[in-house]
Amino acid sequence: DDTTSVGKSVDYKITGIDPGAGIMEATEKAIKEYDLDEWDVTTGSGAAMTASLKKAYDKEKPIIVTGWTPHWKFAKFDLKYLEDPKGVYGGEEQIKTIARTGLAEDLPEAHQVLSNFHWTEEDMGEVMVAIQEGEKEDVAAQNWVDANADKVAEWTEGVNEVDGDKIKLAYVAWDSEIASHNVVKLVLESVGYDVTLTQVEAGPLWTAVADGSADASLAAWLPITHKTYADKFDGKFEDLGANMDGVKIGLVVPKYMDIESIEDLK
Ligand code: PBE
Repeated sequence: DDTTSVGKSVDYKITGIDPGAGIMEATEKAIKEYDLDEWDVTTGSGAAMTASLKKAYDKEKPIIVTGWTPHWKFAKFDLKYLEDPKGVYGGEEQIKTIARTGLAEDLPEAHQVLSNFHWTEEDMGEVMVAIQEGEKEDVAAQNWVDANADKVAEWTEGVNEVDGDKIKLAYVAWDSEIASHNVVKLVLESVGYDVTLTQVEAGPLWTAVADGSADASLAAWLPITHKTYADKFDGKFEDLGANMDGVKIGLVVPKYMDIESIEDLK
């Protein structure tokens, strides 16, 4: 039947990303809860996933990827989320900013800027799309900052200048987080910080914030995606609040595919 052919057509593979990503854990759970015994999720990276998606899309071939919003792929391709009647991927969530304990005392101005930072899917989309179209990450971020001086002024309002204090932000090479960390780096530099961006995997990111080897990260997707990490390090980091609302994760396919629900994969 039709559904057998969907599985066969993609070799019973869901194209995943880096193994530490919360969406990988959620996808393993989805495979169990929807009884998709024949299916596997492949590991790779965000960049490899979008490369596979583009390759399939250009030939109108079937593909199922681990996807999330905000992401530039929805601007470039006609895609849809598969329905998730069991709610394995959760609903809408937030991207939160987390900091090591003690940041408020040690770097109060940075703590203030990081607490203030909040932007929209559209804002992030402008930076992500520019990078995807070939702009350098720091240049795309600088262009956005230059064009959005009003927003930057809100995040830095009343914040005193500092004199080259060092701060380290940890992030994972997900397109959404590349955009946010490059922008906030510039905002912190504008008040005088010497900012280092460290690219790590998701597990080491949470460990680094919890043990204080990183000062903060803008990459905490909660309450669902990073629940395992947040529970593991409970009490060992400070939650500085949401930097974006209404984000989500799930399984994503091109609209030309004739399936609507994760249940259709069985
Ligand atoms: N993501 C993007 C991450 C959070 C940000 C959805 C790939 C994850 O699954 O952990």
